[in-house]
Amino acid sequence: MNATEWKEKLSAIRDSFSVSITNRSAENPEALELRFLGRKGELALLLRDLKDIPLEERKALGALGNSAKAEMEARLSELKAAAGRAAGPAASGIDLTLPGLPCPKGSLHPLTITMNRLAEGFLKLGFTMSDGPLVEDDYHNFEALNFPPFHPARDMQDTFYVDAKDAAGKDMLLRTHTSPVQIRSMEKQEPPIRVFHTGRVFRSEAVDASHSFTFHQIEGLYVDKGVSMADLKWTVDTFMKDLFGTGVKTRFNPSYFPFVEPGAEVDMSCIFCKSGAGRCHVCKGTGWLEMMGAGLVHPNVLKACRYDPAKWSGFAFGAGIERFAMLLFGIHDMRMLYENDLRVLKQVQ
Ligand code: FA5
Repeated sequence: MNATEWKEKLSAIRDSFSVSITNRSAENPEALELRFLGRKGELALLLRDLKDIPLEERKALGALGNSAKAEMEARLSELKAAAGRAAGPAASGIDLTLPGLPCPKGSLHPLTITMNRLAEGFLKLGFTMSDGPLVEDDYHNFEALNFPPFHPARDMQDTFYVDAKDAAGKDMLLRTHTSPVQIRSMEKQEPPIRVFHTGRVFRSEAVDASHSFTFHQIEGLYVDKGVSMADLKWTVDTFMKDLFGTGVKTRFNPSYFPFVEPGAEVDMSCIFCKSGAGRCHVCKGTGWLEMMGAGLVHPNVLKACRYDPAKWSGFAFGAGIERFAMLLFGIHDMRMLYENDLRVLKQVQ
């Protein structure tokens, strides 16, 4: 093929492309692309023929061929864009009517839900939230709470020790209850004080349906002038009624905690059998559920925090959050709260 024939052939291909793309005959843009620009397309084959043409003419013809190719590519891409616009997303294989991929919704853990509910109750009663560390020193966990060293009351709360010393050279420990937050709050603030705290605590205990080595407690503290057991009883009773309904009753039994005097265990009437008659497996037929420890803040505790016991008095209470969660959600085994079994967690929203 000589140069003139090559040019004529190029012109014929351009015309043919132009007619095809204008009429859009039966061909879609992809087919046109393949026919003219594909590896074995009409233009590609013509460009390959350039090798037979003398060098001095080949350069100019090559430029002509490349500009024809660029022009065809531009028109094809316009055509593809127009076809896509006309046919909508379906043309690109996207079906917008299909349901989306499922995105499972998470929810708060039952213990978090319970802590939030308890917190709401105390915020309503005018308490503010307080905080304290999980790794405590002996002073805040025991001594300032009137547990002298070697006192047998320490046996009630065996714990885990950390490989670090506190300021007095004693081993740091994982706090056994939330009561150290009483001390930390009083150290930070002058009376009157009305605070609560929820958080994790630890004890060296065997695990069973109602005990764990790590669990959660809520602590409340109110110190002011003339605070009495009557204030404690009203506060606890109001809080319980707010959480479990106005039908519940509370009662106080004498009990011992080194940091309160007098001390009490607070029971709530059983929300399941409501009477104690029959064989309720929750209250074991007694009609009462043990809910928390409480009492008036011991003068030694006030003194440790530089509050004058002659001027100030207060009450404190502490309860296990797992117990509340189990009652609120009808969970019979505490271990279910830690196993993260979705069959359990999905029932609690
Ligand atoms: C205390 O921890 C006191 N600090 C409570 C207190 C605060 C009394 C303020 C007076 C004034 P006790 O050891 O009884 O008390 O624990 C309180 C609650 O924590 C228990 O009623 C129980 O619900 C929960 N609890 C105790 N041990 C465990 C355990 N191993 N696993 C799960 N819950 C527990």
